[in-house]
Amino acid sequence: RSSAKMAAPLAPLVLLLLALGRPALSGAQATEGAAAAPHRRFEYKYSFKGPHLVQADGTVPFWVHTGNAIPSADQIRITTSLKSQKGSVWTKNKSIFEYWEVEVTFRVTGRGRIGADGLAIWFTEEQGLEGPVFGAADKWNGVGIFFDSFDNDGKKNNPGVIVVGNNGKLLYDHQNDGSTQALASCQRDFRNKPYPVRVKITYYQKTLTVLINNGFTPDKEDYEFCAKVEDMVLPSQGYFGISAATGGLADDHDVLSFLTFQLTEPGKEAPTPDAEIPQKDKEKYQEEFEHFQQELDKKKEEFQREHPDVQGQPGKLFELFFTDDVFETVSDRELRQIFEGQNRIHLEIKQLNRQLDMILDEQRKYVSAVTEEIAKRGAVSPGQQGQVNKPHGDS
Ligand SMILES: [Ca+2]
Ligand SMILES: [Ca+2]
Repeated sequence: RSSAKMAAPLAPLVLLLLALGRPALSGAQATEGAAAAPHRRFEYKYSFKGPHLVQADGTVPFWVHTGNAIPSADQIRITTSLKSQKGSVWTKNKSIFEYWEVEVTFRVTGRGRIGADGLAIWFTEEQGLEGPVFGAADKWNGVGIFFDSFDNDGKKNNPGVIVVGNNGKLLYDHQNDGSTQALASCQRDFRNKPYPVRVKITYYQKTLTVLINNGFTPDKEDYEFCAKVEDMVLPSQGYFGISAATGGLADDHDVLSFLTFQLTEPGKEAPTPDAEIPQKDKEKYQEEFEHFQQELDKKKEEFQREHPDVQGQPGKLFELFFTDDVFETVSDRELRQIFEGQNRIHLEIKQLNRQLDMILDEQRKYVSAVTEEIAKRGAVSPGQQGQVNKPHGDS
């Protein structure tokens, strides 16, 4: 898809490359010249993405999750917006490729003008399953890209994005937001954006580049430059991970997708592709799929029983009901919930108004009845007028 989009402006370049017998390229490297353009291959074992992100047993294929992380069908909530939460998700296996690119889509949302603590994307020699650095382990060997919401050092430069490398010995300088250790950084507000924030991190020929789509547009390719680190040496094999933490203040940290691509220098042979999906996994997926299919059939039958009138073209109807396009996205759902909430409030106000009207009406009736009564009694026995009138004298 991305290469198709790039095709227009890059047509001559692509044609030239095709003439040289190289595949089309994409992303940031394209602009740096044909010589540096890598082969790019999607690595499903180091990736996750909705709408069927989680398996029936609550696990994410090829990933482990820890702490407060909650995977669901279309995202992984690394932390909920409660105090002192920590969570992380890590690839089960070490990558075996030297150069890579990851595209991560996430949302950081909270009610406060200020949130905490932030989210981190990792490539490290070991899984940092638990710890004090945005929910992951300190003294990592590799790199962390931190989306730091909270301004610990009070320099008014958060939310910000910083890149911190570590050789396994350094303790993260949390009090200074890592500023004493940052290899590169950029100031970006990634919280509470209308669209998910997208980040593209490329490690190629010892250069690490961070590009960001700040969530103001739905255009997936609308990246802006954030940071670059040259001559960066990372472990040749490592785990990809993403973690988050909250403090006294708290945001929801939701990751919608984590896509990993292997990059290979042109001319160098790409490593032999991984063998097909292992037989065991295949069977498991097949089972999942069949289970899903059965559930679907059951639902269809139920629906037909309850709605015999639409029996005419059930196929069409179910296509509509059960295709991915019709499932609402997280933001759609939030919008719908807001609308429903407003509707409810509106109805309740209406109801209250009606009740108020009724009470006022009752009161009017009561007052006139009393007045009438007083007038009557006054007429019948003038001697008692003073007594009867007394309690109602002021009304
Ligand atoms: Ca901070
Ligand atoms: Ca700061």
